[in-house]
Formats: sequence, C-alpha cells, structure tokens
Amino acid sequence: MPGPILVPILGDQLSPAISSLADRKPDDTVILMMEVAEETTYVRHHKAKIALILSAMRHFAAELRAAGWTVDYVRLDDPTNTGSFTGEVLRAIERHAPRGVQVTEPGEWRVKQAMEEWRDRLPVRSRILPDTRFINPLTSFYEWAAGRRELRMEYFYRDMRRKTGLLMEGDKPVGGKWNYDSENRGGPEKGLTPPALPPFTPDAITREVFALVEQRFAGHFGSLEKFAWPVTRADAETARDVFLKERLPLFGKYQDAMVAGQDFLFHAALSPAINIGLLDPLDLCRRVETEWREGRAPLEAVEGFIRQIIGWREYIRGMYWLEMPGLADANGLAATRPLPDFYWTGDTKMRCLSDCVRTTQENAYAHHIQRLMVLGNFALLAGLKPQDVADWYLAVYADAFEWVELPNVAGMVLHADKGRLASKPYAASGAYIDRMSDYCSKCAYNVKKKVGEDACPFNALYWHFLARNEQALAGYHRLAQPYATWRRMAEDKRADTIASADAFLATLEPAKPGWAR
Ligand code: FAD
Ligand code: DLZ
Ligand code: SF4
Repeated sequence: MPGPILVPILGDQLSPAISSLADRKPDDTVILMMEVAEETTYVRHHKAKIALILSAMRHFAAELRAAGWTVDYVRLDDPTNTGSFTGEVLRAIERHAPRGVQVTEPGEWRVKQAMEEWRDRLPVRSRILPDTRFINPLTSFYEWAAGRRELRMEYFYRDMRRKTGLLMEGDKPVGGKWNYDSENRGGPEKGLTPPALPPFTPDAITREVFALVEQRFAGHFGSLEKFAWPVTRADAETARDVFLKERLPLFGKYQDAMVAGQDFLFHAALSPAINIGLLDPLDLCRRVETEWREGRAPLEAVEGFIRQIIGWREYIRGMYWLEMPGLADANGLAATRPLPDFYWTGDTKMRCLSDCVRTTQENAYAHHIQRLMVLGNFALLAGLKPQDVADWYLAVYADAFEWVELPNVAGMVLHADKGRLASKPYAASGAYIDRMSDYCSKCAYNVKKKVGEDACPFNALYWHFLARNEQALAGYHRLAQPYATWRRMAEDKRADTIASADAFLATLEPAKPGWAR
C-alpha cells in the first residue's frame, strides 16, 4: 500500500477550501500543522499576533478533525520540535511514510525559497500549488504588468471589477463612476462614537495559548489584555456580519478619519481573519455588494470597501511577487535614519504618533490612515531606513505578512521602490492630520506654527523632505506645486525651516536593539 499524501498547512492558510486540500480525500491524506520557533521569531511579533495565529491554528485543527481529516499537529512546546517548517516536514515524513507532499504556496518569499528546496531535500516528491484564495492568479498579474510603463492600481482595479462582475452593469460601473473616493474624505465630527466591535471572549484553547505566549514571548512588544480577535471561522463570520450591519454604511464617510481613543472607527477590522484564511475575500465582497443592492449601505461605502479588497489587496500581493526579492532591500530615497524609540514606547509629545503607537500596542491594530498618514508619513518625512520601518510593521500588526506589509511600507509609504507602486509619495504636513483628526487640538505642539520648538514637527519636516529629495522628486508632475511654493519662499524662511527640522531630528532617540529582531 503506498503511503498517504502529506499536506502541510501553514498558520495563514486556515481554510478548508485551501488549494492543497482541493483534490484530497480524508482516507488518503495526513494534514500536518506545525507551531515552529522560526515562524514565531523571524521578527519578534506582537504577542497578540502570535496568540491569534496559534489559537486559530489549534481551532482549525479541531475543525478539520471534526470534518473527518487526520491532522498531525506539532505544538511549540513539543520537546522534539525542530523549530522549522522543513525540519518538521522531514520528521513527519518519517512518521507517516507518505508517497508525496503537497502544499499551497506561502505568502512570504523566505518561506517560498525554503519550500522550493524541498524538491531536493525531501525523500519524496513535493508539489507547490497556487493560492486560490486570491481572486487574481499571479500569472494574470504578471501578464497585466508586462509591457506597462506604469503599474497603477486604479487600472488594475477596473479590470478586477470587470473580471468579478462586482458593482457592474454589463461592462459599465454601476452609478456611472469607477471610484467614489472623492466622497470618502470626511474628517470626524466632534464626539463621533462608532459602535463597539463584537467582543470575543477567549475560550480555553485561547487562554492556554495566552499562557504559552506570556511565558515564551514575554519580552515581545504588545499586550494581550484587550485581545478580542476572532480565532474561529464562526467568530470571524459573526465579526463580518456585525461589520456589514453596523459599520459598513459609514465606512466610506469616515474611511480617512482619525479620532484619539477610537481605534477602529467604521473600519472592518477583518484583515487578520481574511489574511489567515478565516474569511474568503471574494465572498466578503459579494456580501458587501448585496448590502448596497438591497438598500442597506450607500454606493460610496460599498465601492470604497470593495476597492480595498479586489483593488488594493490583490494589487499589493501581485506587486510583492513581481518586485521580490529586490523590494526587501529597496531604498530609492537613500534614507538612513534608524527607527526612533518612540515607535516601540509611544513616548513622544506628538499626540498623533503616541495615540497610533498606543492602539498598535494594545490591539495589534491601527487603521489604514494611521498607518499611512501618521506612522508612515513620519517615517517618510524623517527619512527612516526602509528595512527598520518594514521590520516594525511586520512585527506589530496582527494582519502583517510580508506579501502585504512590504509593498505598503516600501512602496506606498516610503517610496523606496522609486514610484513603481505609487504615483507620488504620500507626504503631508500637520495640516492634513489636523483636518482628518482630533489629535492636534490637545497636542503639545502647535499645528499652525511652521518653525520653532513648539511648532508641529510635521510642518518643517515636510519641507525638509522635499528639499533633501529635490533631485529624485522634482520631476513628479504631482509635486510640481509644492516645489514651486518652496522655491518661491524667501531664502531666510527656507533656512529657518531646514534648521527647525534639523533641530527636531537631532532629538530623536534611536530604538534600542532587539525590539524587532
Ligand atoms: P478596512 O479599512 O476596513 O479595509 C478593508 C480591507 O481592505 C482590509 O481588511 C484589507 O484586507 C483591505 N485593504 C485595505 N487597504 C489595503 C492595502 N493598502 N493593502 C492591502 N489590503 C488592503 N494590511 C494588511 O492586511 N497587512 C499588513 O501588514 C498591512 N500593512 C500595512 C502597512 C502600511 C504602511 C499601510 C499604509 C497599510 C498596511 N495594510 C496592511 C493595509 C491596511 O492598512 C490594512 O489592511 C487595514 O488597516 C486593515 O484593517 P481593516 O480590516 O479594518 O481595514
Ligand atoms: C506568523 C506565524 C507565527 C507567529 N507562527 C506560526 C507557526 O508557528 N506555524 C505556522 O504554520 N505559521 C506561523 N505563522 C505564519 C507563518 O509565518 C506564515 O504562514 C508564513 O510566513 C507564510 O506566509
Ligand atoms: Fe501630530 Fe502635529 Fe497635530 Fe501634534 S500638532 S497631533 S504632532 S500633527
């Protein structure tokens, strides 16, 4: 009797519809799930991220067993655990004498490299299958990208609308427009209070994982106190349904808003569940579309949300695989400043930044505009080293996997890819943050002041950024106006601005070694 097929399922592949199981039958398959030290420490992940993944893996193993599958589950505290995917696959081959190994492609370049070596290192044949949880196959993305001078998300998104039929009437977008972003730029009104997220009380499995995390990863960033992420498919579906009912209708209006202490606003908070396989992105988009078709949510909210998933999410994933491995080392603006310590401690007088670090620490979450226009904008303007910034984002967010984190950091935020992904850097002064948030009114700095010790640091940093990158950026059509303003500025004013930014930058204390790696 030939042995079974061994199917390793990784911690972000927790879906019964995963491609590695599509042609398998329970009586001829052993599923291997591995908690391994290498994955828990390749960056020093937020405690809540490790807890989410290990708890969701343990729940998924139970779900698979209940459905009749044989699951060989290796726990982190197993004394014989080798600590790596490859080591555990080799050990499982000894245990089960399989006739082959098949696996769905991973989300990270580093793991893909290791899997490709399996062909030579394993004593049986191995197959790597495409990840069909993504709507657009990578081969289609490469075809789309081939021969284009500019790889802009907006055009990709339109193709995805046509491909999926989402929000389409024949070959035309419903409502006559592809994109309703201009209607999605609302700042917050005073006292804006969104409905709370559904609380998921940790069950016995999750509590056991918490104890393991507190014991083994005590020095990692972040806290487990507020942990409320869904760790099962059923809870993720509840979280989805609550979002559709309570927050989707205002998702568009407040998509770009920031309110101190209101950590989720009208965002979905579903990225961890989507990324680890508890929710299917296309199914989610179809449900979102139904909310509009049945009159429960406005078109601008529904279009905005669907664009994030079939547009940005799919595009970002395509760009990751297209641009790797170079993207990991890209530094198009030659930025060298080390990550400041306050990214880990929140200890800064800048209220916007300290609030964004606080939610990151408490929830392993910050919403998109906080990641892009506060934490990211500061990193861009201050010239932080892309690899330091990427390590930080990869470590601190529950939804962070390199395929999605790195293009957002190196491409969208830092322009380290020299504009392959974004048509211009998202650089902004304090005025933007003031317009979109309630941060500035209670900040120690004055957002209206341009220079001096009590001036909002973003203001002088904005010009410092443009001035020091003039050679690289002055040719950008979309930056023509700010550069014209800069050149019109009186020379002494320009000198004051640069001196003010330099004085501020000199106060930044670099992060202590060992936080991220
Ligand atoms: P919502 O605002 O409700 O959006 C809905 C969904 O759209 C998200 O769940 C997500 O699946 C998708 N989405 C929205 N924007 C993006 C985007 N730019 N790229 C990919 N998907 C998107 N997202 C991650 O999933 N993992 C990351 O590691 C990650 N790192 C980021 C780093 C930076 C610097 C920036 C600017 C963005 C990053 N994002 C990342 C994208 C985005 O910020 C998060 O997906 C979002 O905040 C998740 O919260 P939500 O589910 O409430 O999203
Ligand atoms: C992020 C993570 C962590 C913390 N731990 C594990 C683990 O112990 N076992 C596992 O299978 N996956 C884990 N993951 C997710 C992997 O890092 C992820 O599957 C790869 O990076 C590929 O995207
Ligand atoms: Fe942030 Fe400047 Fe506003 Fe303070 S004044 S919250 S530093 S933007």
